[in-house]
Amino acid sequence: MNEEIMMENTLNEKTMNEKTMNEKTMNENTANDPYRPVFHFSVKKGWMNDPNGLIYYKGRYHMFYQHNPYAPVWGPMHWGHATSRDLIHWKHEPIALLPDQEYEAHKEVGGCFSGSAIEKDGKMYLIYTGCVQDRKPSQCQAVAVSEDGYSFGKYINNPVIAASPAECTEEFRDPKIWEKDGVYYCVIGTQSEDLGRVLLYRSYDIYQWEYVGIVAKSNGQQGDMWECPDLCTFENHDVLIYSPIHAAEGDTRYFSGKINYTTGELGILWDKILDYGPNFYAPQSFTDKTGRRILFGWMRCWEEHMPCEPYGWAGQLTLPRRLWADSCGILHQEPVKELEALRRNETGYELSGIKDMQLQAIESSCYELELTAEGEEINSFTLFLRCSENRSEQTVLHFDTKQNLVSVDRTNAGEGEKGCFDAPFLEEDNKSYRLQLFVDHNSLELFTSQNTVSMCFYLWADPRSTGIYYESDSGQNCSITAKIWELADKENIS
Ligand code: DQQ
Repeated sequence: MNEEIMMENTLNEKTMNEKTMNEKTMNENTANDPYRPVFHFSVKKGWMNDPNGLIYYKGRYHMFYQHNPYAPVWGPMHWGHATSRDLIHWKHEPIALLPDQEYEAHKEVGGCFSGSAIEKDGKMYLIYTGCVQDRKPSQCQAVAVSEDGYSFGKYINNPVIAASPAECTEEFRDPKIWEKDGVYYCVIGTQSEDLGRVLLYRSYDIYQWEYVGIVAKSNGQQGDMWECPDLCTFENHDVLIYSPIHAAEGDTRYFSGKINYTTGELGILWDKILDYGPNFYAPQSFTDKTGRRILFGWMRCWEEHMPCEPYGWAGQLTLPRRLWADSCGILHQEPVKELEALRRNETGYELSGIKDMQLQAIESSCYELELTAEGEEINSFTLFLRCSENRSEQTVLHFDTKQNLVSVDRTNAGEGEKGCFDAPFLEEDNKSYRLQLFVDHNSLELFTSQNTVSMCFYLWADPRSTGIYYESDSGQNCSITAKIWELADKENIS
């Protein structure tokens, strides 16, 4: 280990005892947990939020995440850790970063906040935000290094960026690092005069950073603080994804254009919403072993009471989505192909000319549903998901080709937050539409419009509410078909 790296993280005895205690109580509950997702990554116990440090390193995918190991609510932030060989099956690993330094150790509001990972000379470097609410400045950037991807030592001269530029507030966090032509860059979220902004920094060794300039800033409608910026570089476009606080529209948005590495400025072509659902936040992307850009979001859960809390946990990630920019610079995202390996028991439905029908095939609440429609008279159709026997509980998904709107209504979806959400959509091709849904024990993810529109939801339905119904006012001159696959349990890898 490099001399400049202070020490490996070790859990002290007190922490260990608290952990063991929590584990016992929580495991007892887990057996009857109706909400634990099957094919989404979820925290084993305690709380999780943002995905951090996504990287393919020494033959495995490593995913870190914001984690409070002590309770299923946000608290002192650690970096939880999991590894995978296929992005779908994850093995829980010991905690990677503990908030044990003066610039990050805080009982309530602080810890090792979000950040990212990169490989350099065979080592894995993490760059993250140290946060201590009553320290001045409260947020700074720090580095930790590992030679195996499992145990980390913190840089002895941390913080590597001690404070935000004078014109910004102390809200200064979530460095996302990348390398270009032998130079390291990172974007960091901040604010100035109540407007969110993202800054660009440059380094030659990951320890010493110089400020380059402002990548983008809010026009007043795009939020007062920008969290978790992510600069995705594609062949012809650079895309800045960010999670704004208090934006007029969209909890996660993106700008697409071309970055100027000398001034930092992103020449913006497009300003768009990344996901139209209420439970998508703080996504992070990385390049996988085959060169694909993969993105995971946090399924945001700030609800007063999360129905899974009594089972000792709260927090999960979205499905891994492959991300690409088309020739105009518009982002597309599709669930990764690896998910197809989970498909079991395919059932097909011919729905052309059908006004209403119960799709009976599966008793399970873990499935993928693909609906394709083609023709002049599609008009609209509705899918009722997670329905109880008497239909008093159901989630209503309405697809209206006259208004080009897809909506999801959770008014009667079960426990948890309610509300109706909609998104505009495009045809796939001339008068043809495709809708792809992933329903897990406690969630729904939807993709449509050549994968330019996605929506992500928690659904806290009764485990017995598994009915699926279809209704439509489409005419004769169209063809509508559906396929449903049960998605099998994931096993943990070792
Ligand atoms: N969550 C982290 C911050 C980030 C926020 C703290 C976004 O670093 O800005 O848990 O959810």
